[in-house]
Amino acid sequence: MVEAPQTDEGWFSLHDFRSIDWDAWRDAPERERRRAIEEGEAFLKRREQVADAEAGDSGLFSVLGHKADLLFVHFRPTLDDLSAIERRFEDTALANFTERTSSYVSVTEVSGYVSDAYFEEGREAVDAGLRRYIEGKLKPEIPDDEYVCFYPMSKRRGEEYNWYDLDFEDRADLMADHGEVGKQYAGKIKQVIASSVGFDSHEWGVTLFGSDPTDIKDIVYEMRFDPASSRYGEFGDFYVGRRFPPVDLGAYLAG
Ligand code: 76R
Repeated sequence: MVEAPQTDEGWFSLHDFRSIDWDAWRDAPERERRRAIEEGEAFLKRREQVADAEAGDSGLFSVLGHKADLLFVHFRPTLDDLSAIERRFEDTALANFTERTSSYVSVTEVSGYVSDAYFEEGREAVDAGLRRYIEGKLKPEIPDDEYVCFYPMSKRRGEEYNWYDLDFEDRADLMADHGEVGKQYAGKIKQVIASSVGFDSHEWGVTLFGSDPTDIKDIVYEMRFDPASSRYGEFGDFYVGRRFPPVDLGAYLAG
């Protein structure tokens, strides 16, 4: 029997894309706009302080281009936590001025490619550094880096190149080479890889954070030449945004 690589799952993640109804916003009375800003800010602050769950993290980003205006990224221990967040947002006066243009649901994942020992012999079998690395992947913090990039991707299941037909060793080699490319961006790019198998349109959601947008472009470009992506990567839409603190929501909406 074919065995899927072992995986460990961590926090669930919701990427919530919203566009602002600018006409409605401009036409709304000052009082209503103030309330929307206050309630939006309070909602976001509570989320960023993770006052709504045992653990997790949230961040707000302004998105460039026509695909959305705002992106809320939430990591929480359970899907129920994320579901509650969606409903809490709809309770705010800000929600009346937004429309959801897209969303993405996934769960952070570490797989057997990272460490065989971790899965075969348990977490005590690996050194503290690797344990910390794995923990960090499963319970990601949103860094203060200014820029975010999000895109969904899958591994190809084509006639010529089918990821899921490869032997584990071949996949592990490809992922190790992929990891080598990634390591060259240590300190510049932080990434969250979350599986969306069974949850959303692609197989993973990729969230990259960096303080220089050129590094984001460079890593995605360089990985295109690496066989793990050039042969096996299939991509959805790309989104790019800038992080901003909840207190700046009023300034953002004032334009
Ligand atoms: O052991 C190792 O060194 C490899 C660790 C590693 C794994 C297993 C790793 C490292 N990744 C892994 C898995 Mn990754 N990653 C992506 C993208 O745009 C593209 O072409 C690809 C999108 C980026 C930018 C990226 C970055 N990675 C995965 C998987 C799951 C595969 C599976 O389970 O079948 C996907 C879909 C994926 C995609 N990866 C790294 C990076 C970076 C920067 C690193 C090295 C730094 C680090 O480990 O934190």
